[in-house]
Amino acid sequence: LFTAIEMAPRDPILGITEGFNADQNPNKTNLGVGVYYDDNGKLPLLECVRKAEAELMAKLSPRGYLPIDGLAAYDKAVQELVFGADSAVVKEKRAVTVQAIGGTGALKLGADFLKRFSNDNAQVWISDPSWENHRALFESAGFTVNNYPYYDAATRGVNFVGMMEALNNMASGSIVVLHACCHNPTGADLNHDQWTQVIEVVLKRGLIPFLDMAYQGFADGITEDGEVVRRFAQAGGPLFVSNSFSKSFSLYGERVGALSIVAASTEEASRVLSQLKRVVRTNYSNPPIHGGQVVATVLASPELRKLWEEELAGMRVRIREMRQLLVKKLKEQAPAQDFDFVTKQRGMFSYSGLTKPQVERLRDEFSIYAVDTGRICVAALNTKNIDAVVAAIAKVL
Ligand code: PLP
Ligand code: TYF
Repeated sequence: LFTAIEMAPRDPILGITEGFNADQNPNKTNLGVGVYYDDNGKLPLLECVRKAEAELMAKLSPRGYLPIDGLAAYDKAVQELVFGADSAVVKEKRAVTVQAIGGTGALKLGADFLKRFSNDNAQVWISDPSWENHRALFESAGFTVNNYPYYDAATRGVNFVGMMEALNNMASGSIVVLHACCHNPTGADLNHDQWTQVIEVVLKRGLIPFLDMAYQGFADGITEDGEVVRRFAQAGGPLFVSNSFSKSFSLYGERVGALSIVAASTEEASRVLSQLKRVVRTNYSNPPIHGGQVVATVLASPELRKLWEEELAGMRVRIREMRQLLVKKLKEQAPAQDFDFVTKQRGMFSYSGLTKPQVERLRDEFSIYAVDTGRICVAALNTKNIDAVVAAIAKVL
């Protein structure tokens, strides 16, 4: 059985962390994986999480199975966060939300559901480039996955003309994966007017939008970053939304996310939910309790929710400061090159423009780890490591 099995390729991003962990240099820096670290280079445990966990510990409860679709209080809180408590799709019970094993699990549930119920020949479209797991997840669900033009290296922005042309030529029923905010890996987002045009063409051509929101709160704020989801929901038509609390609650290892689907009526929504539960059941039966309880506790308590918003704002502001500091210091040390674009990118990442050979030199000569494509995680920079990173970048440029 196993003799003919070939080695699978390493995950291009998680594989970097394996290399980083094996590096003996005490001054090593990991700018590869998308994880937020504080100014001391530590993974934060948010105060709102600590308090919610203290509350949960004080009234320790037995651990029965959760319902297939997860903790009801969690699903409700997530739905209100994602669509707005007073949105028509929530009030009319046209949106269904199931707890998922992180954002990745949400994407896989959506992919399996779509494979079962979309047109036999429907294909999936992801941005060029995208989070590489998008391709792998939809392919493993049985889809053919294509790229639509997205990043324009010349302008370091979005090739919007190319993207619209692709959307205008997709077959009706095609599934389009869109990053709701903080595009991974480029940091280049669509603006309000561009989203208006995307929503229009998605409706006009009968495409199925799948919004992936893994970084809500990391661009402009929780409400601001969720606007795209609410605009799609208002526009009508089927809608898939995967969201993750890995980054926004710093709860990576608890695997908390959700999949929401918007249908045309309450009755349609209940049929959708029944089939979605079947997808959950045949994958892992029902989700784990703890992470969902923590998030539900925070979102349901006005005091903890306020604290969460403040802590999330703290992460957002610190990343922005690191962008500015990076640009300022690069201006001093590498004046020949313009890095102003870094402050315009949003979220955790910067497509820095570093080439693969430059990334390799950063790793081999300075123990600074980035993704081969030049993506760096700005959220891993801090006031202690930035000088060494800038000096190394200036040397490899
Ligand atoms: N989608 C995007 C765009 C991401 O960057 C990530 C990052 O991890 C995910 C989904 C997956 O989220 P999770 O880590 O919660 O599975
Ligand atoms: O893009 C990132 O770095 C994060 C973390 O297979 C991640 O989204 C990376 C790769 C992967 C799972 C999570």
